Amino acid sequence: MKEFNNLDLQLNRGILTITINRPDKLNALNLATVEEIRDAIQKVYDDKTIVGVIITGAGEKAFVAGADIKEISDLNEVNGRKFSENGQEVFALIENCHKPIIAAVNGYALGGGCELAMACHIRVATRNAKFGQPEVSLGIIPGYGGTQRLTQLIGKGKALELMMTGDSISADEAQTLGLANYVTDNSEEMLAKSAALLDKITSRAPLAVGMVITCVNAVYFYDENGYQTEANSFASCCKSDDFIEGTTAFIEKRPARFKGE
Ligand code: CO8
Repeated sequence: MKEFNNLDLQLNRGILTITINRPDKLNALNLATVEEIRDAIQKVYDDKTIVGVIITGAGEKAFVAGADIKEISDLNEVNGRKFSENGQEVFALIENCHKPIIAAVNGYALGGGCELAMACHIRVATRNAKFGQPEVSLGIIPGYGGTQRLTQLIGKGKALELMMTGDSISADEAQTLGLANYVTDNSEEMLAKSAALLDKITSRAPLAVGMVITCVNAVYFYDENGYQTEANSFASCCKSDDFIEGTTAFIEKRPARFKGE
């Protein structure tokens, strides 16, 4: 199997577990990691021996705490749009995969981490998990499909509230809202529940399961424009002073002072 620097891949009885492995940065997604996710998911499409996938994060604290803020802090309007479109493409590869993909959310799923979890077909969380889209605190918006998928999963009112406040919610609340399918007491139970779900799904007819995914995703195809609007809006945020202030404040570990320009 190909060597990955930021992912750990384990194949067991046809189930590929992809662990995002940057625990000292709470598994934040830098571009290299996003590209490795692309390669790993492409392998899922190509390799007949893989029947299902679990995506999780290394360590006890985080699934993924978002895009790597240090890396994105010097994005401008042009490469900001490219960054957003590139991530949207990788996450669409996950969403449209004909094999079941479960996000095993073992801690913070914030920003791009929540977006990654939402691109998966099912989410199984530990009770200490936290879901949220805190981008407005950094002067940006969700840029990896979050404005679209959060609205699809939990409805407009709650999605607007979460994305406008930047608040994060507990795993129990995420389950009540339909964002988490299951909440478990610890990582072991989370992985066992994810594996049990995959065992059941992969015992069904694979072509039919793949078509369920295609047809359910087709409900939202009319909305493809939303992703372009998101990428354009993300790019506009990248040229604002507030984006520089928001990301600098995070790096300097201080509250941000926004001016609305
Ligand atoms: N990016 C980079 N580094 C991070 C990130 C991140 N998203 N999150 C945590 N880290 C780093 C910290 O800087 C720290 O590193 P160091 O030890 O070198 O200082 C280390 O991980 C541990 O983090 P903390 O010390 O902050 O841990 P705490 O337990 O005190 O806090 C939190 C945990 C609450 C999760 C806190 O780390 C936090 O608020 N993180 C940022 C969360 C966030 O804002 N995420 C959204 C990022 S933006 C985004 O995802 C946009 C997606 C769309 C992008 C589209 C194109 C680019």
